[in-house]
Amino acid sequence: KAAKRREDYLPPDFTVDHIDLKIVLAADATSVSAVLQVTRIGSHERPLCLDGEQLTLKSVEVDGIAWTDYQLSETALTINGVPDSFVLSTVVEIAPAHNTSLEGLYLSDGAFCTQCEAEGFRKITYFLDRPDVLSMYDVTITAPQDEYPQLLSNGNKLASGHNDDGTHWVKWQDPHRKPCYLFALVAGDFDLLTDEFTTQSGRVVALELYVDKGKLNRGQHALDSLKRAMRWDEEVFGLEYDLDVYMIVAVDFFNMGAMENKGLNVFNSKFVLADSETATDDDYFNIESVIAHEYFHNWTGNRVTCRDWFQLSLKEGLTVFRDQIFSETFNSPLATRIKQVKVIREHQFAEDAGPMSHPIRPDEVIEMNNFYTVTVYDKGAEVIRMLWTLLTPEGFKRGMRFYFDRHDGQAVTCDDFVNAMQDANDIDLSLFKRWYGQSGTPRISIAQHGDKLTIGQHTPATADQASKQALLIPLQLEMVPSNGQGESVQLTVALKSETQEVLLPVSSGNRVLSVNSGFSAPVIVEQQASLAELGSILSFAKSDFDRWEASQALFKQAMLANMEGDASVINETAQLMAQFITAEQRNLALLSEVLIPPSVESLVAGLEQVNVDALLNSHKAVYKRVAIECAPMLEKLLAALVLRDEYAYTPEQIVQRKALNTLLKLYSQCQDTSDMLTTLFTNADNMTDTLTALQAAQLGNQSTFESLMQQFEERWQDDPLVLDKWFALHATTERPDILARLQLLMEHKQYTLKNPNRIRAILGSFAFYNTAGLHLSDGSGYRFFTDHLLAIDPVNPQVAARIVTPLLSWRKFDSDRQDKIKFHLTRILDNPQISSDLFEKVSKSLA
Ligand code: HT7
Ligand code: ZN
Repeated sequence: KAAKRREDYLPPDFTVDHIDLKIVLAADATSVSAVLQVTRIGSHERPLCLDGEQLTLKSVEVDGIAWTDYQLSETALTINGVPDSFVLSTVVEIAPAHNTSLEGLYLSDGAFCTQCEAEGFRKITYFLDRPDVLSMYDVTITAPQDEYPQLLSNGNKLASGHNDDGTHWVKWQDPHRKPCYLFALVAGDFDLLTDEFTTQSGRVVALELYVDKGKLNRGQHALDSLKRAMRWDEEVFGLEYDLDVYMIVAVDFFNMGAMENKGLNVFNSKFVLADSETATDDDYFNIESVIAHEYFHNWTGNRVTCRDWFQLSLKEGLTVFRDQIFSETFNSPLATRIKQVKVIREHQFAEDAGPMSHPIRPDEVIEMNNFYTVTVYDKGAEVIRMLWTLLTPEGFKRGMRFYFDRHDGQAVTCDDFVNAMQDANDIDLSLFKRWYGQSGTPRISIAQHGDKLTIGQHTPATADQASKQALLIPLQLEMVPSNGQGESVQLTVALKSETQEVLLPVSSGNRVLSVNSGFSAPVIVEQQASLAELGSILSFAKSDFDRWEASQALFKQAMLANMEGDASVINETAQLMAQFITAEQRNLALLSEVLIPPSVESLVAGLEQVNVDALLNSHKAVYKRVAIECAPMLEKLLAALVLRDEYAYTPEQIVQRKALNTLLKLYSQCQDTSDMLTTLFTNADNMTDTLTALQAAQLGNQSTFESLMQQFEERWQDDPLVLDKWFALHATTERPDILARLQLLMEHKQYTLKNPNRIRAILGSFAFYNTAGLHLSDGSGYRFFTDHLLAIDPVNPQVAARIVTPLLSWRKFDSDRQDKIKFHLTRILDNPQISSDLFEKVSKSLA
């Protein structure tokens, strides 16, 4: 597949005003008849070139006349000699049962479902498969009644009926124009949970949640989350739902989290199903956030969509930001922001420093599926957050209203979005637009001379771009009183050039600067604060987020210093942590964040050169040393935490369970906690506490871990979604025989290469979160992992290309490991059957 460039965008030669689809479902041979109302755009003589892949063409007609003047290739149907306006009718046959890629029309556990974003509609019928072609849809689905009693598509149900051969049919009509990536079809036999929502203008919307038979009691949280999201979007942005029905279907086989198809969301069941027995507090949080995300797309993505796929962040960055501020409202703002920032530090900074570096609006793409990235999504959301800061929430909301007034029903660009924000607020955002076109993580330097700061910004070259420009960066600072006496002072500086001088608003005497307070911009602050300064921020900053930041910096400094044989930093850090836990013993929310050290993987992401073995040892040593210093306080706090009321998903209980998790893991570093863990595991009335027991044992007590894991498997062996937690725990355990263990897991009766959740739970967790195992010094981890990648690629290239990521940044490891990783990456590239997904990533990494 050749690379496509953003700058080569051309409007389509034709558009499709209306499409009438008739789909007769059968696992091996589904018939798709499409009647397209086509109009030429502009005056040209070019033929109509439609995208299509893995389709068997049966017939072509133009205005009702059989047409033979066309060419057919593996990826296109080109129809010559067509008039300016005409009706094109095609019939194709497809084989959903053989579609393992999980895009287009496929079977998930016996149910038919579709995934069309980004370019999956072309696997259903010949069409202009690009987001700037917006059409009205009529869809008639026919299937055997007993096997597939529910036949769903976008919009409103118009009619239905029965045929004499045991099949039935349903006709759907979507009153909104849409690009084909938002088309969806589901056919199956589900349990249905229903509810209603009355919009602010008084329209009643039917809510329907379709889940696997017998899972109805796990759907309530998703439905409640949907209603919260619908109300919140009305209250905060004035955005109301625009159809009579909102359907969500949970399927087990899905490549990503969920998909926002108009009026018919399809979800990975992991982001729908929850009850206290089977789901953790984190699962509850994630479900609420993904449900909200897909719902918010109805305006940011569906009503106003992307002109081309280079503009993906237009909808994804904006919608992630919207789901983030929604989550911050209904959950602990501190814990929520920390989760977001961890994703940026651990994954996005690494992506930007590696071979796949790209701006949030990429310039060049081989395989679009490779660009559903943490850069486009999460850095994209940080860019929107900076606009929110610069314009203030009121100005931002004014901009949103203006954006919808101007662009409702259109396919637009990221520039159109920023222009709307600009025009609604009478502000010049031309400098800000550089965030969309420039990759890389800016470095901020601070030099202080009395009350004057000289702030510098500099973005190092990235794999995709050699030269960089200064950006508009809203940098928040907190001037923290170093001894806790007096008030903190907060200020925001809008950086616009490579260096900028700032006069502090109050005297800097006896104050410590907390820079990039609240993570106001996705940058790296180069200034190394001293341990004493970090101690002051940890103790006295007004922003709890900054206090957490200080704890992470302390841990990191101790771990790096310990690698260099400097033990003094460890001791001082341990003492600061012990003082902190004593002073803040009632502040469980903060304690439970501060006492989690940065993960080995996040440290690897932040380093240019990594000595894996030394880093792993140092990480353990610091964690243990802090545990020893804090042990008496941990003991006291834990005694109070293990006794709790019956499970409830309430803010108070969530904090308590989180604190129990953090403190117990830490305490297990220096004490034999086997009895405590076994009791907790045995008495737990919820999955959060069960996992706490397992995680603490995993880190500190091998035999307890093995015994509890065995009990867990016996209990949950028939529930793959729950068992994924068990797979992931095994896959992330540091042990010399980890590869043999992984092999056993992949022989488990619940493991299948065809289900992405299983692959992610075992191989994904191993590659991303078992640094010790992947980087075993003899290279066996690389060999094992690569062998499996090569087996997954032909089945599901999207998933293979996602989990290959940790190998791509091979340049940061020692030369022996570099050689070994390169050898295996070359093995992937030498495979003549390699997918375009893997090819793009691996070839860039080796370039
Ligand atoms: N917009 C959706 C993206 C998506 C996707 C992309 C590629 C392959 C499969 C996919 N499933 C869903 C999800 C979202 O961001 O809301
Ligand atoms: Zn999205």
